Amino acid sequence: MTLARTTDPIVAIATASGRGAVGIVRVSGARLAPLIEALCGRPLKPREATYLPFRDAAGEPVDHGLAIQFPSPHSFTGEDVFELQAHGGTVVLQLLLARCLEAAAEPDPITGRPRLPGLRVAEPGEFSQRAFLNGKIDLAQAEAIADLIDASTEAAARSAGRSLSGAFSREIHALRDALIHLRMLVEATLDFPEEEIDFLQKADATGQLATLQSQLAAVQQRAKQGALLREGIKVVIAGQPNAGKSSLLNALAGAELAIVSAVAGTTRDVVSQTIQIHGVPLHVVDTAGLRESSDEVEQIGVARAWGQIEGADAVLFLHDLTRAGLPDYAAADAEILRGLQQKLPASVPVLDVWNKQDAAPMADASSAAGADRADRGIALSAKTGLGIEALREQLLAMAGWQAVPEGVYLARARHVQALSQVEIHLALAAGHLAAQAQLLDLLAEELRLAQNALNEITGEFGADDLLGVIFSRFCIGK
Ligand SMILES: Nc1nc2c(ncn2[C@@H]2O[C@H](COP(=O)(O)OP(=O)(O)OP(=O)(O)O)[C@@H](O)[C@H]2O)c(=O)[nH]1
Ligand SMILES: [Mg+2]
Repeated sequence: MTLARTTDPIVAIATASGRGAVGIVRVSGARLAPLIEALCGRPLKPREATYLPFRDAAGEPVDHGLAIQFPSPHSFTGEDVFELQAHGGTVVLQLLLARCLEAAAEPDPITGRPRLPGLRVAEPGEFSQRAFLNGKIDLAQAEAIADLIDASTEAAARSAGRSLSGAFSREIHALRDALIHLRMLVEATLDFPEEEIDFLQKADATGQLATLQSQLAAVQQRAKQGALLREGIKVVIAGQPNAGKSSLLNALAGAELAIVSAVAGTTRDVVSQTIQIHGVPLHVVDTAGLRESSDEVEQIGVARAWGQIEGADAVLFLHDLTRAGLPDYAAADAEILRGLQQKLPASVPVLDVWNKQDAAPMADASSAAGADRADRGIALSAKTGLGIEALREQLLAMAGWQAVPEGVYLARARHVQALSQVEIHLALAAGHLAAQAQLLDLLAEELRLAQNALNEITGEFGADDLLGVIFSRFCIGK
């Protein structure tokens, strides 16, 4: 979808498909009066719900319901909006949609011209896109609409609501205003070079920049948490055959998803399940046990396991406590560890998980080796559930989740990336400012780039294709 500023009138069924008590057909455009007249048989008062029959071409009722008109600019899209709240059946709503299109093309009895020329079915997200283009909401808010609709947990819905109401945008604007103030100062200094150092010092440019950086850090932290709520992280369970990986997935999910058996090499395919811990979605992946195998199918399973590991945000390296003391077992684990270190960047945490604690020899727990293991990770039993709760808490910490007292906004990875860009440019700016006189041009440029990155979040500056991508992911009628 392109972001050309089209003003064609658009229509869509705004409610979900399927049966429901009420369904809504929504029209947005300009000069809707002739269409309203055709469907309702009378003009409507602004923002007042009127119960009446919706008429077909012969004047017979298609359905009875509420009609509401929201004149521009006081509507969701900023254009004239006309809404029909009908009975929520698929056929009824399709009939009403078709009737709107038909009535729009019919000649108006007075002018003889089509009642609403060019009325067409809306693209996904087109109503929100118009709201954005008409300045009713900014880009971060438009994204929050889609996120609110898609939210799968209460925490995600709450934080999307917070973003939609503009809490996130307000913080971005506050940062931007502080940045603009500093930029004006620097740009003015560029024009009067002889006074430069004095001027910037008097205005405490360094202090202003430092304040800006600490404000940014606070917003970044909350946005990161929000992105985590929206997107979650991928946790891969890896380890030797029979360590209990599938049992652990089942224990975390609370359901028998993956086949568990005493046969080493049971799991071949990747099995994954999204679980929620305090509202944070974790995509947990069970994989085939890692070992050399002559079985062709098992080899494919092992290759897939490594593929999953490479894409992990965190790895649970599972060990079997009942065999941990055996030399062969320890050697095989060391081999896997080398593989993990090779394939994973240092930023991906690997947690050692010692399974089958219920069946582990008592001596082991108190031995030196046992104490060493306790330092490196967590002991549990996938079978009895002992220690699973502690693992869940540990997983949240690994995901980087921290409850933020003021609440988070449901940010997207795109926002977090933009904020990191701002951080980088501000750090470079601080360097140039510390080096003073000669680098003022560079300082000004970094501040400009920082502002561009901020503006990308709210959409005040951004490539058209980026906007197209964002809106095309919306559902129709939004
Ligand atoms: N005692 C005890 N046995 C367990 C525990 N967890 C798993 N087992 C047993 O260990 C065996 C292997 O379990 P799985 O979950 O299939 O192990 P896996 O790591 O998925 O094995 P592969 O898919 O072959 O790689 C089964 O017999 C399980 O019942 C545990 O906490 N305690
Ligand atoms: Mg398995």
